[in-house]
Amino acid sequence: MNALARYWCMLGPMRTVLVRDLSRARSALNHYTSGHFRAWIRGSEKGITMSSTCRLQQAAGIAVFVLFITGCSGEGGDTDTMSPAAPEPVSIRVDGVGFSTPESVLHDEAADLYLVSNINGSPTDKDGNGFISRVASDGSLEALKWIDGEAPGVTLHAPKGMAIANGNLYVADIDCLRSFDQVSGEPTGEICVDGATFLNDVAAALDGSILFTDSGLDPSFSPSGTDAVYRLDGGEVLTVLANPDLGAPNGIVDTNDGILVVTFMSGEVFRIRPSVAPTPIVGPSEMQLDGIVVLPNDRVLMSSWGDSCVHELTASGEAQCIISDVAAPADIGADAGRNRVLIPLFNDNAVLIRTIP
Ligand SMILES: [Ca+2]
Ligand SMILES: [Ca+2]
Repeated sequence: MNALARYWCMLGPMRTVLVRDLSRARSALNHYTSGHFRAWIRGSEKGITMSSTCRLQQAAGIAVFVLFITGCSGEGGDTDTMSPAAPEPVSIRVDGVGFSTPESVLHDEAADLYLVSNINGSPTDKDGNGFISRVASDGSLEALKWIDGEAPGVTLHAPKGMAIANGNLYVADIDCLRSFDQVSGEPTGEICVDGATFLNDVAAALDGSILFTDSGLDPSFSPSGTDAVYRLDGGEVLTVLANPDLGAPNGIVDTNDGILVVTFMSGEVFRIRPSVAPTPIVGPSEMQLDGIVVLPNDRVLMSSWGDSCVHELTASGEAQCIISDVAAPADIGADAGRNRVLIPLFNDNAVLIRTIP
């Protein structure tokens, strides 16, 4: 490092100011030199004589000065280049609007609205009063009962996980998967699973089919033994996995590398690939996992009742709490375009909209 460079480093915080001023000086010099050379050329055209040595000395001097300033500002970085401002982080709590045991939030990207499923009562009661709300991205309520289990012709008891596919909103409802028109909310069908006790999450699979889980819990939250992962394909329900030892499968999501499932009772994460036994990724643990989402950048988030956190599942299989102090965070959703996680606060009748750290 030469003496000039050492001196430059020692300037420390003053460099930013100096570089900015040097950049202005360079602009002014560029302006000056172009004008100077134009005048010089004009002078030559007019027959004004100047020795060639003098002209070379002038040109060399200007070149050295320009190079010095260019090098200086180069070392200091593009301090004049402003990076675009990052969006302001948001933390919006939608509270006191009439939610009743919200279990799941889903971003309807086409409508750009957040859908909230409300159990309204016990998770296993066929009481006919469940409903789906619509919330705008600023947290304002568009409709509390956009789909209402008490409306004529609508059946909805204890809605939990949701997914949108093929123009339909699919909703898990105790032992049936119900579908509604994505735009109008009108019922479009239902398919029930014999013996199912606690259908929980629903996910749109990459192949166009619908995946859903049965947590295998009875009204007292004791194991019923019906733990399973199902696939609805072409109007037919196929069993992907069924085993009473699955630990209450809850959140489910499809990825390019298999299906990811999180479990509530055993606090596990496992992957399902075709024709392969489920691969454990996390747990067993005390995390009591509920929802799982995969973002377009492949980040995986999951919600834990056990430690009241939204976790990021790292590529190495570690669960890292990235949002803490969220009690009973149920089936989270994501608004990927706004880099937000949507957290239903099951016990607080509220929804939290948070920028993902
Ligand atoms: Ca209900
Ligand atoms: Ca759930």
